[in-house]
Amino acid sequence: MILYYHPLSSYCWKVLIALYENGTAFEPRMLEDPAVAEEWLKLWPISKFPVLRDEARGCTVAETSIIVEYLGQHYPGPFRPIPEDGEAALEVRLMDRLFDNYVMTPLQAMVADRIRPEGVPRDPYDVEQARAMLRKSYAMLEERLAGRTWAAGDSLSLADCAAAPALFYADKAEPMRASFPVLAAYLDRLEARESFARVLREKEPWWHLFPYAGG
Ligand SMILES: N[C@@H](CCC(=O)N[C@@H](CS)C(=O)NCC(=O)O)C(=O)O
Repeated sequence: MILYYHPLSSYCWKVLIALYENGTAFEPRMLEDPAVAEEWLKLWPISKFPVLRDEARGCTVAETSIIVEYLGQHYPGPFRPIPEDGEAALEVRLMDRLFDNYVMTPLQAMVADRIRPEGVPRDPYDVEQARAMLRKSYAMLEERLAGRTWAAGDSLSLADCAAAPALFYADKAEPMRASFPVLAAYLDRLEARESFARVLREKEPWWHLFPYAGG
């Protein structure tokens, strides 16, 4: 399997965590290489990453929640992204959506505002809306995660793959640790997990490029 990715991309982290949890073999192809980027665009003209190409099964898989679920179906291991129980599966999928839509999306808006090309005006209103959404999400997640070890209960799942990059990055743009102790303790648990710790080590050479790296 080939993963088209970049080591600083939050959505790529989501998939890398699932791959590392199960020790799944794959070939990382970095999008910094123009030839790799060309291959990726042919596979997925919508031009979002990561994208997984499974040569053995002859298919291209996009959208991180689908990629993680695909890995669980076709390359299973001890880490099971979606529980068998239907109710538990719904909670996992809901938490996955909450982290993507209401943490990652406002965070991406804040980052996009800081890396606009020369001459494109910044939008403080947009950034303030994004910050407000992040604060709303933190407050809701603080309540929802109380008493849980992982995002959707006692077992690591797809929801934690989404949560780790979302909370890690969001905390840099709109710090939450001081006001949200449940979220802070949860992020500590995620960072201590080897799969995510590895992702965090691998980002180091690129970290200075993150526009909130210095706060
Ligand atoms: N819903 C997509 C989001 C993927 C996404 O936004 N990836 C970012 C990188 S973290 C990206 O492709 N950015 C490039 C762009 O938006 O042009 C998924 O879950 O795969």
